[in-house]
Amino acid sequence: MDRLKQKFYEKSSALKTEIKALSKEHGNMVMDQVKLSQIVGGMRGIKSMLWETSVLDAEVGIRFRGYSIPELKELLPKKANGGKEPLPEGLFWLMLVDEIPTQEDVEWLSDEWEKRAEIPKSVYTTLDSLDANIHPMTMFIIGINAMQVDSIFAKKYAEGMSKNDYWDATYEDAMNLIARLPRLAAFIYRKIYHNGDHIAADESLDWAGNFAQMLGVEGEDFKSLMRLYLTIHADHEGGNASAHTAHLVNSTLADVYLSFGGAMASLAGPLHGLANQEVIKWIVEMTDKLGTTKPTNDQVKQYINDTIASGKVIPGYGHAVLREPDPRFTAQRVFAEEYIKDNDFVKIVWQLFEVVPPILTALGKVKNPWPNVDAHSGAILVNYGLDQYTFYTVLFGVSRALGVLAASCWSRALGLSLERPKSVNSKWLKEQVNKA
Ligand code: HAX
Repeated sequence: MDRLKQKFYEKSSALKTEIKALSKEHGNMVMDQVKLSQIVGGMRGIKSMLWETSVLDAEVGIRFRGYSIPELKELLPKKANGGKEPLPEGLFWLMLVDEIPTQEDVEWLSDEWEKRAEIPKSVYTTLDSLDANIHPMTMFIIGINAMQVDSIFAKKYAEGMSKNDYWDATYEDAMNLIARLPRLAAFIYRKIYHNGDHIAADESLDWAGNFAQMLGVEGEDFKSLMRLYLTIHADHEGGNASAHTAHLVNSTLADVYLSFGGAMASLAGPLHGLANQEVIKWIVEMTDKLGTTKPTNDQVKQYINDTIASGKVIPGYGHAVLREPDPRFTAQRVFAEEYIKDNDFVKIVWQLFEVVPPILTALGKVKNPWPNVDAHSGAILVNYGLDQYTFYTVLFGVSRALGVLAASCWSRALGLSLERPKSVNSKWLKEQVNKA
């Protein structure tokens, strides 16, 4: 058994025993109550899912195994020759086994993923046969699902695997899928935007550095950006739409190729991960309309008001849980301040941070007027020449795999049940109100 799997096995077996005992002794304890507004309002905030890898606090933001993003920037191992940003390998290790890994651990994991990264030829053939106008996220989902042919879980299940071994097969599938995603995403990028002029992997690089290399964006700074980007987008507890979709699908014992494909379908919606492409599209439309990349505050205010008046949301602002600026926005801002503070689009992102919140607050209904993770990423990517914004959600998806697949390992190791909440109809709601 490999070193990470061994650790995961020990930790998850111990927690499985504890949770069984908790459930047996305190199974009837009431943990939450549900309001009518939550039933009709997208189940906001209802506590109903176990998710070990991270917890989202409305004010503090995301904490991965208890650590904030600034803490992880200090604590997680970096590229050995002077890297400044944390390696996503380290975050996956932390999420999976609740320990900060050593330098040697993350280097082992980089090598392990490199060994597992090969994609079946049939996947490339499938992608090559698709309509030229297909959205990169749709292609990404098809590619993930096409790799399901290699699922160890599905194969072993068909052979009669014991439920005690679900965690093992899920771990193997999760490791293989994570290892392959940068190659799949880079293939899609080069196919759509660079006439299929593909770039070979560099096996000496780490997972994110190699991804940057295969995308074809040169320079150490972009590799650093990818390490940061793929770390901060990795997980946002279990209730967000992509994570929750993965959790639901995987709870049926569909393997992680199918459940992660489902998660990516959720991420592809504009209220969720597609917001990163919507933000930069909206900014570019503004600069085109105004004929300048240095708009005044009054011009920006007018553009925001026009957007709202036309019945649209301001992309990159608001959040279902957060009530403060998103620390993932701040982490990108810190990066931009260090590397590219004179870029006009970056300056517009900072200008929006001043101008948007008072306007949203004045509407009187927006619960969080602050920027979320998607408000910043596009402006930085454009600076490095990655301006094909329809690809942005694929980048987000590569990162999100780390959290949701670590969580899938936990779900199968803990033996969590098939997810099956109760729905009600409006007649029942009205009856409850009348009775009260
Ligand atoms: N611009 C304009 N109006 C907004 C708004 C925004 N950015 N955010 C919320 N509102 C509106 C809602 O549309 C809603 O209006 P109605 O009552 O007329 O329907 C009202 O304010 C209350 O909404 P809320 O309770 O504050 O927000 P929700 O929890 O319902 O929705 C969303 C959260 C993220 C979907 C929402 O803020 C939004 O649409 N934001 C813009 C899209 C976006 O940036 N999405 C990415 C979110 C982060 C993420 O998942 N990244 O992947």
